[in-house]
Amino acid sequence: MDAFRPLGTRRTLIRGTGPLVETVRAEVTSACERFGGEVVRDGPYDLLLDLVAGDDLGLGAEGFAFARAGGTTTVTASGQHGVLYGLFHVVRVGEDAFRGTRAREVHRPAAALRMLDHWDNVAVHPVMGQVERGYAGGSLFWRDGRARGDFAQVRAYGRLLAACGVNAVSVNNVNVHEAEARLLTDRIGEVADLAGALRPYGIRTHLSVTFAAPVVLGGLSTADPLDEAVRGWWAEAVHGVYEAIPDFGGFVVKADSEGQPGPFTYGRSHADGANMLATALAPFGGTVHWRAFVYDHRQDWRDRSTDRARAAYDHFAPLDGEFADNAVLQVKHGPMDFQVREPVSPVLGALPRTRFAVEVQATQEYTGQQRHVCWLGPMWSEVLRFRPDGEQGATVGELAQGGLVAVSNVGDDPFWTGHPLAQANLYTFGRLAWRPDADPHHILDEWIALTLPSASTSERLAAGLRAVLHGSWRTYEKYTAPLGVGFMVQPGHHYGPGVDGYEYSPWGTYHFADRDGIGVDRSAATGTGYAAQYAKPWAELYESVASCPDELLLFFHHVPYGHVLRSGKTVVQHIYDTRFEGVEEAEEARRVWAGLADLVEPARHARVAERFEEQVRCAREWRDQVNSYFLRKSGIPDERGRTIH
Ligand code: GCW
Repeated sequence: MDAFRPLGTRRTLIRGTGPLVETVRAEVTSACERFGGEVVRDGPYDLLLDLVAGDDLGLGAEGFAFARAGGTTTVTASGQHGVLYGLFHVVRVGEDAFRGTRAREVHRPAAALRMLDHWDNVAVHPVMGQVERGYAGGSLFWRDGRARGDFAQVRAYGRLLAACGVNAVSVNNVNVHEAEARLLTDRIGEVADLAGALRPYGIRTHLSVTFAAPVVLGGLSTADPLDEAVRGWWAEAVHGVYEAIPDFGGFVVKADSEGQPGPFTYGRSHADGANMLATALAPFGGTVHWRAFVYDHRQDWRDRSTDRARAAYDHFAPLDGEFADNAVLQVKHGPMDFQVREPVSPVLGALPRTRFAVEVQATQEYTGQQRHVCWLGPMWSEVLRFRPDGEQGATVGELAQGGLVAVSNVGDDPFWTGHPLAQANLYTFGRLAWRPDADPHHILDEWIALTLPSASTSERLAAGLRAVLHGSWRTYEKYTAPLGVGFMVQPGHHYGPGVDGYEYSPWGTYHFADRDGIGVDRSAATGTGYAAQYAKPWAELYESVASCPDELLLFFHHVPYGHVLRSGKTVVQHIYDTRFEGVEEAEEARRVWAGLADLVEPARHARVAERFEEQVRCAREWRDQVNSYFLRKSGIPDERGRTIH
């Protein structure tokens, strides 16, 4: 079975011209070659893919209309992207696309930019390797210090992304090392080759650049954003980029963050820095994505007044209204760093006059590193549905006019994502970027049907996959760091338990557990004041121990182990119970997967089965270390007398 079968057995008429229409034609032709249908020039047809002049239907550049009447299914678009996305929509709907009648539906992406950021290094980094936080093999783009020759694979990746609705890719790590810095200038040809392979699927290419480029590449003595020579250098560099890649998307910049250079060195603001690049990009229609991940990573753990969670808001809220139109503030979804549970970042919604993008992490750095099943759809959906101004206000998804960005979880692994089930995260991201209010469970069902088409005929397979994936994020949360406190991972690689791994480190990620209690007091009354960065309804909710949601309690408050949660359990008993439950759920998921062996292609089944062994082993390790730690700290026994070491 193949998801393209319903399309490939039909007669299709394709109207319109242009490179993306040619891609669509090639797709339909190849599906017909496999399944016996035909691409026709006129005469009777089952499917019409129609690129029309003008935009009477208000479809925009990427939208399309989908309808069925008189035995014909029609996709109408006013831009080539719309035809491409319409084609994939037909594939998604499958046989149903050719049944009965259907009133016209208009599909338009909510966010104009739906981007994957690759943290891929050109040269293997001594500590971070080829792909920083990559768990899917090597890089699709780079190998042996150069762009890989295998553009067919890059093209196939573009196809995969287009099928998910993604339209932009940044091809190198935001930590820009020496070799990578040169992609901007003398090595731009390699980026152009990648852009050429991605372009047929409507993907624009972006590049991460170093703020120090005028110094490290241009030989200038400064990178001061207000210096005329520096501005001139960037203008020229950008000119060169557009000569090589006329549809280049723009830059991604990590500045003044974890050792990357930035405008602070010159006493300038982040608006100064971003706007300088925006000015250079503006004549060509490019955008600068400026990351808000700016904080002090050399903090003194003894100093309780500094709170890393506050940093992005403190740095950027005062700059609202100062950013150029083609500058987008790229904000991590939580205030810390992609933990399994964090509140929504207070930056989202705090800068009404600034375009922002939300950055999520598809690569599972802190969520099991693609050895554990952890489907993140429900977490991302919660973020996108969050209303920063309270119930009457708009959602984050509606406000994120700068787009949605995910750190990529893809590499050159035969299953793309290392763990085959991690593909569900990639797909869910693309679909949520298209429609942030979509039900993630519905998206998961789509993914199941498309990826394992036999799932549409085998209810046992579909039910099994749902059972394994649906609750996997909460299962992971249950056996790792409790109640929103975060981290507790092994330092450096961030895999597996290390309860005090970051407790006495400079990174600003503490849980403050002692013999009496645990958690970070971020209240305005007695703590760091972080809770007051939210608009009133949220600030009030988080400020009080009584109203703070259980799952975020230790993020916002330091409480005794005997504190009774809203659930009725004490904190310490909750910790014990959820660790045991988490392991049981992981074991159950492993069992369900084992029972699907006759329904899944052997190689895929074996890969997932092997990862489940590791997940269960690691979950037990988490359970035992976390439970032993809190039993020893608190001296409070488990009510149910289970073995804790
Ligand atoms: O989560 C941290 C990661 C770093 C990463 C950084 C960032 C690319 O541990 O590896 O650097 O976030 O987002 O910039």
